[in-house]
Amino acid sequence: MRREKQKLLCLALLLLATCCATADTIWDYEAVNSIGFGIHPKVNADASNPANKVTVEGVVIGGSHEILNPGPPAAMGIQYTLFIQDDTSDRGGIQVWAGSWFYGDPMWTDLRQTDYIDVQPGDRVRVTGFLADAGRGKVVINHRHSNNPDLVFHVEILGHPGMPDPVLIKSVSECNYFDETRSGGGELYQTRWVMLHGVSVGSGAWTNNSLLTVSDRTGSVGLLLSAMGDFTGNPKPEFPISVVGIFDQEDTTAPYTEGYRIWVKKQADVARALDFCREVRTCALGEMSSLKDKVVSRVFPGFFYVQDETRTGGVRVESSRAVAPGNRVCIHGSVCSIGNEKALNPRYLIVQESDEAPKPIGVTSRELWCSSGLDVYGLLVRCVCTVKEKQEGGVYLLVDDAGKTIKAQTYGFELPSEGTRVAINAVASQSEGAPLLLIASTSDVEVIQ
Ligand SMILES: [Ca+2]
Repeated sequence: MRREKQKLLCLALLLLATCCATADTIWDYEAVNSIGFGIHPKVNADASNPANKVTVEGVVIGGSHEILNPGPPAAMGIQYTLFIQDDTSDRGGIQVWAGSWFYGDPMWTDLRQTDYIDVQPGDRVRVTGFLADAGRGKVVINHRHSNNPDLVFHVEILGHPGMPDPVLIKSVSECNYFDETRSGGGELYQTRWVMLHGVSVGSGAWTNNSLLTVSDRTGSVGLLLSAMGDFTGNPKPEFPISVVGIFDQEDTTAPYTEGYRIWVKKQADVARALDFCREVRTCALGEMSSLKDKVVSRVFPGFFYVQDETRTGGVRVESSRAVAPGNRVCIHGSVCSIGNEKALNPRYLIVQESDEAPKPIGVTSRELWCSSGLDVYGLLVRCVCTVKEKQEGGVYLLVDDAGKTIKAQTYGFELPSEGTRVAINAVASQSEGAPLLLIASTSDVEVIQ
């Protein structure tokens, strides 16, 4: 009996040891010293020893054709690179890189089929190879600038979870400095998918492969427009922008503590940064626009509304993402129209911490019909009405407090019977010149006795 117990104990300890012997992560491999040089033991380790290879996994935020031209054929300037974000934690990312001119055309053409394979953004990959820090501010996986087949790194696609949401960098001053501990600054964000909102573009040409700066009142940081992008021919933004891209560093002289930049892949990743929800109405259809820190008011099938914290205005967002009233969101997307209403179709959506659900603004017929000069469209309102008539498709006619007929739209539930007086929480919209109340659920309908 005692022997059995000992056996079980040994087995348990063995299992525990197996579980806890976690491999180093991308974040571990990216550790730096005080001059920003990689300090992990595998960095620049002897490449004649295969045991010095590492294996990393993550989601690709910069695909094989988005940043550099990978060919084939091989030639000067033909390079293969991926940016991979650790998708098991909120930190860490690594670039992989190979230059075709070290190999020549036949070998490069082969390698592009076997190891340096085509990869789409949003693919999940596993990469096995040697770590290097060539003194540019980053630890990468590369082939040590050699044509030795033993030094080729291998890329394998594991799946396609899709692109992650970017992380919002709240101001430039959070990302444009070096901190060896990586608790803040550029090293924290390096090779992560990020958004900066409300920054102005500095001097320089708005063309592919152009390095500019963006700044807000807290500082400036680099902005690199991808050589494989579609920037050339578009006007340089003369207004504050939201930008989504890969946080990167390139500093070729010691100490490697500068040269932070956001590497932007596509023109659509640059949007007009708006302050207020209502400004969406003044944007052209199709224009990329962005709102930061807006509050979800109500959620409907296939869309939701957000409003300014100050309840100045609100706007419809076309998305089926799981959000709840009170969530704070950042939206970077194109302006579209739903009927006569302008809405945002998100390209990027960041769902942040949740506050209490916003309180509705009490309104009367005057505000609903806009006769008081106050514009409540897009906002969560509360009003008292009488149910008049049920129509098709969840639409109801109601009589407002001034005796005027307005409409309400419900989503899979019934309003109380005709003649019932109700207080309704709803998002104020319009239909054919008349107020339309969008009611999200029965809990927003209170019968008044
Ligand atoms: Ca760095």
